[in-house]
Amino acid sequence: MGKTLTEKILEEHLLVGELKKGQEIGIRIDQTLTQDATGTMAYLQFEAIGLPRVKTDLSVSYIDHNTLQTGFENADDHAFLQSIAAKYGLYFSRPGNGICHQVHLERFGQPGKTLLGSDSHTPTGGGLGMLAIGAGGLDVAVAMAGGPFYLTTPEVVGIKLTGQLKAYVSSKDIILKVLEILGVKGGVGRVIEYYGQGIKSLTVPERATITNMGAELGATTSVFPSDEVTKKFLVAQNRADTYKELTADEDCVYDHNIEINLDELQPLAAAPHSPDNIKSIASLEGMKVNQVAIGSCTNSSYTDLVKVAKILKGKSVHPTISLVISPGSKQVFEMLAKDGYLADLISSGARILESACGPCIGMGQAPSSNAVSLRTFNRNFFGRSGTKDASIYLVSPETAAASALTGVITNPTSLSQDISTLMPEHFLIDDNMIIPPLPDGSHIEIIRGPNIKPLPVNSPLDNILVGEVLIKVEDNITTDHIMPAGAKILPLRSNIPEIAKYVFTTVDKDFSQRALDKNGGFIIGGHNYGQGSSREHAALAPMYLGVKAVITKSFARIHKANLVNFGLLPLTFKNEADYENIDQGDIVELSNLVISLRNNQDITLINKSKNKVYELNCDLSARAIEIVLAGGLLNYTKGN
Ligand code: MIC
Ligand code: SF4
Repeated sequence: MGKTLTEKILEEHLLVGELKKGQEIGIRIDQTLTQDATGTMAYLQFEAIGLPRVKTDLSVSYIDHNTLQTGFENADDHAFLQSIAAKYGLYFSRPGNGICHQVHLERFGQPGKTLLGSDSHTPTGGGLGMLAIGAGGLDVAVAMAGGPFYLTTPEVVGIKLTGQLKAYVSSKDIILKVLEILGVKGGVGRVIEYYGQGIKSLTVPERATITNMGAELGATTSVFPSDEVTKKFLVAQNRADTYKELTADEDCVYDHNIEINLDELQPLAAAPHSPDNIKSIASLEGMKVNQVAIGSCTNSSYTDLVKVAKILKGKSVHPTISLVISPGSKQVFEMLAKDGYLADLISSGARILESACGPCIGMGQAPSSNAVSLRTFNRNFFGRSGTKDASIYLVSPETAAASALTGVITNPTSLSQDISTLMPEHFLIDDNMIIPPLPDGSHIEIIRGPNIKPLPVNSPLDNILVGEVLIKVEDNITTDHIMPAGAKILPLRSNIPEIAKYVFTTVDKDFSQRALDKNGGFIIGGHNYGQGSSREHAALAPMYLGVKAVITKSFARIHKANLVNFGLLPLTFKNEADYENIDQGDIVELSNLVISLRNNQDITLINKSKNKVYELNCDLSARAIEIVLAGGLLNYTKGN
């Protein structure tokens, strides 16, 4: 039987275990990336590991999230990260050079390689045929130290694309369709592999839009083959030497099969407040819009923005709309300027932002009260935009631009101008904002501003845990709920005591103080708890507040790994109905944990307030159990 592309890359990188679905394996990581919002922690952890230099083929530290610099904090983080890169042998992508995933695709990604990034949208690299996975900062720190990255051998979903996209229908609509089919937890434990005649007409940036937003499926990653299209892109980026053909065997068998006919696809949107709440643009047409935001790592490539410019050319943004555009990288920005498209955007009334994440992570451009905001981004979680009562719709650049002109949701297929845009034969190459590693960085002093606080560490897990249920939340709680971001909170990422004050503030503003007053306790959650970002602060800050265990119906992959890495016990209800019988304020107890966890025995939660007992599962590998018992990965590593 032939092999899938995923199997081929995994096999080539396998260090520990066997490729058997559901079993834990450890793989070699060729490349890593970090961004500033998760990077400070990742590098504090790398420092704690104590190596003089990174051991990967290539590691890049990007600055793209915290670029508002409303106080000293962001700039201090940047200085810290730059000195770390110089000392430990990393490339440093300076603020202004662009969004990590866009820049990595352009300048560093390589077919067949593994990439681990401390950002959930690292799978963007799958557009180039890489196995690119998002993880917590600590896992990335371990990978930089040359350690294996552990994951569960995934199932592989094969998505066959047939036909060809019609004008004004975009690759964003393909991934929105996949989200409609699979939902936000449909990808958990799976890699999504694309194949079929339909992929031939999709450029690398279009493929990357799809793999990028595969993060919203909860998938381990998504991947396209590396073919003539990939070659063309790499040649245009002056990186032909990194090309390697890579496809699945024709007779491979996928665990699940999906087929999408691109001829039939129509423009779609993800309606509030979930990326899988899919509606057709046709059904939303005419809805009044207040803000349009174009950019983010999903849709800010050169061709995306040229199409937008062609739609806006010679016209004016509707008087009731604020249109903001963030080009994905300096390369994109500069090319738009050189080719005249930037003038078309500016002339239409678009507000041009710097090449960074910006409004996608709530760093400015919060919409007005009750606003409808159309965004080409990947997440529309409740409150993420900075305005709780705003309604965020995720759409393609074509839909966004068409609607910016009319002031209402507009189906771009009603437009008549020709926006067909070819990928450039040659991109503009100027890496002057990427500082390469020094041959020897041992003399470099690390710059630590006052916002960079030491890393908190956990103590080993107690055999008996008793405490209060501090909060009970529903299904699909995101890490944006647990540890919100935005202009006020994001600058505190290097300061756990400070940022911990904001845990769960979007759902319960008293959570943090309550947790401290009660000396910690338990969190109860529904399905897919911790979906969304890779931010390990969603585990670290609750740990700092004394949370010992999180009990849910199911977990999202990265968050569960982060809980383990910081010594918090992730447990699930054996009988989901028990979720109904436990409430905030109940006093609960877990006992005999060490033996039960090590021997894979049932774990019983005693609800002392209700006089009930519930059976729980701990679905962790023997290695992960030892990590939790040690109080987290750093303690575990020191003890081994
Ligand atoms: C996001 O899109 O939510 C982020 C901000 O990029 C996060 C990382 C972070 O919280 O720093 C992610 O996707 O992992
Ligand atoms: Fe940045 Fe948004 Fe992409 Fe996250 S999803 S990396 S915040 S652009």
